[in-house]
Amino acid sequence: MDLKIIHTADVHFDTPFSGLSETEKAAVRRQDLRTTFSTIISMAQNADMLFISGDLFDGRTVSRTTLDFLKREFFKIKHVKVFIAAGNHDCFHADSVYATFDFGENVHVFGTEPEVVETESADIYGISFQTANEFRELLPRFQVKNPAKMNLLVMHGNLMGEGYNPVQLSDIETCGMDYVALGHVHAASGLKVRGTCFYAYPGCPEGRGFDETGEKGVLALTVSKGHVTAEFVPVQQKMYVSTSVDVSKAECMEDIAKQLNGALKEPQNMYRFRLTGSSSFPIDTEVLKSGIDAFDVSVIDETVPAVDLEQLSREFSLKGLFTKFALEDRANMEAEAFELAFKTGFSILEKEERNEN
Ligand SMILES: [Mn+2]
Repeated sequence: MDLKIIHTADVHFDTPFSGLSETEKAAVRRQDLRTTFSTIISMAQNADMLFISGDLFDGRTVSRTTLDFLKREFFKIKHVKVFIAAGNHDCFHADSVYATFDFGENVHVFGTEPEVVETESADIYGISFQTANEFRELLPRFQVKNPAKMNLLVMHGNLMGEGYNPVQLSDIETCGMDYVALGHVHAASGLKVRGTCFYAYPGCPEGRGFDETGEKGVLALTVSKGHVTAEFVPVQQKMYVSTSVDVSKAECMEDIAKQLNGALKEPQNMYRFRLTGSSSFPIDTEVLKSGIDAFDVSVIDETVPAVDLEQLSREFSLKGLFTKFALEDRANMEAEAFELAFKTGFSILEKEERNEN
């Protein structure tokens, strides 16, 4: 019989969202996380199990609102078994919510030693981090009891082979599990297989900053003995979108504003615009920001001054000399690195010139 499983991780409830420009927006994003989780719960309605592979909470302190919310959500799927393994952000210890709060009868939180929950269809193994810095190697501690059954493992861990619970590919290959449901890495890995063991990071279901751009989701798994298929299902409320816009052709601020609004496709998202190219007039990023109607916007000016570099390099001045040397180095540099280096140097010299005057 096939098992239907929803696999999520790194929800990070009660995350402060400090990267946003206003505190009210952070509150909206915390609510977004709840809405996203409700979406996951709706998906789990039609599944047999829900796996949560660590960092369900962002920190050790969890708000009452979040706990009550979770209890209600888990109750909605009381016919579905929920398995939670604590991660580095929400490690399991005597005072943690995992030890003190009752999440409901259908919810199992793994302890800090290898554990197995035997169900009719499969054996579900799991373990929680016991400290935020869990440097034990946890996977080699597991021994599959019944190789003929479906054996699944829920665990937070770092497949990069270093740091928190380092997970070795060679151990995945020999662990005897049919699927290892990982958490920790916030980018989705896609379904992987090593030997006969499938494994995956679903990534976080909702981005928390511009280092977590694009679609975020969960894995809808179909598991049978020795075989797993996975569908990545986006569930995010809002995406972080980072875009570069070349403003070399703009003649005034209004032109840039038009370009940015043209690049704005889904105003519910968080946008970061990087202005590139050259500009012959000063750019006020605050003015540009205020003219864009998106949930949150940041504008970063990476343009270089529109000057005739060849002509400037012949000028007898500090700026002229700087430009001359810069142009000599240009051939050996990446275009992006040259632009950044030139802009930085040039603007320092311009400031110096102003200070002297
Ligand atoms: Mn995490």
